[in-house]
Amino acid sequence: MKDELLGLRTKALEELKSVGERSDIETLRQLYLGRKGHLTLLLKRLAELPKEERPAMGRLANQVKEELTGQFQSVSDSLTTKELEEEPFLDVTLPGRRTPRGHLHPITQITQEICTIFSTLGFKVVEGPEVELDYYNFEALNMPKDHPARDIQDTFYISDNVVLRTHTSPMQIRTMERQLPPVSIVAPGKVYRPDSDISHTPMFHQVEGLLVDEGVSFGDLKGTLTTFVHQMFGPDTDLRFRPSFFPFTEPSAEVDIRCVVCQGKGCRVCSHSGWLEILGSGMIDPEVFKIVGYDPETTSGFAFGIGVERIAMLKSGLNDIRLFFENDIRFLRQF
Ligand code: 2U9
Repeated sequence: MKDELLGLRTKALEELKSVGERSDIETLRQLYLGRKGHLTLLLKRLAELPKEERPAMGRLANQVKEELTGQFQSVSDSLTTKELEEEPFLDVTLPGRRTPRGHLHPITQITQEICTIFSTLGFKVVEGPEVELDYYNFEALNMPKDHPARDIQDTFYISDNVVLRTHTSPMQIRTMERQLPPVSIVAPGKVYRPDSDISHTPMFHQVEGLLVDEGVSFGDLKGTLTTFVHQMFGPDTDLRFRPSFFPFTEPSAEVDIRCVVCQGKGCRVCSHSGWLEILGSGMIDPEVFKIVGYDPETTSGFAFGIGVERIAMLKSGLNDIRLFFENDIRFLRQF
């Protein structure tokens, strides 16, 4: 048995030398030291020896078992070291990659800037649905179904009575329906019109405003919008109120600022007029007051509408509105 034991030891150590893979070590370990391995089976046969031979043979068998176990472990360890050395070098002390930090979309930035200016003047910000009833988008704004003014605003119809809002004015109607004067609100948000060219996209953004109380005058409109223009474009900005027409305001006026490109000398941007239109406004038509149940004899007010993309383009010198919605990161990064 002694020879058998020593022969087994020599063979196992010999075979262990030529091992290259971790899986080979495991197979070899099972072959010699596993439950049905050579050495295990040999140990079981110790009981067959004469009693006086058993202690010496038992000691030898344990020595061989310990030696083989140790050798298997050491070959396995050196394989681990080799594997680690072959792995690509990972320096865990290096700082991590920075996560790029985004920012608000330029249109959101300008929308917030406009709302902040009016908030400091006491206007409350209200928001509402983009899918609107025809009633709130048109009828309540003095534009019944056959009214010619509806042609001015091409419309996406969802059904006969439901539209994608063409302006945020429905929020002014909804607010007046809910509360009595005084009312001073601004309504920012997306609006939709089926237009598409260098200065129109089928979806764009507006901030509309409304102030209603007793004794509100055209002078209040002029003062409020002059303050807005000076805060938005700088205190020295020249502006003018030019007569206009809207079905929901009477009288109506558009506001122009002196061309920011040519300072009024005349250029392509201002169509050689020296002026740039930036918003529309007017005194609320008494018909609108009647529709929401306000008394037009005692109540007056003004409203205005601002196209956010137009303001953003003028402030940044862009000539193509579509750039705002292409989401080209190189473009957006500039804001
Ligand atoms: C109510 C009464 C009156 C809102 C107004 C304008 C004039 C206007 C345009 C600006 C650029 C639309 O985005 S744009 O193309 N808007 O010119 N908007 S007065 O008047 C209202 C609104 C609600 C109840």
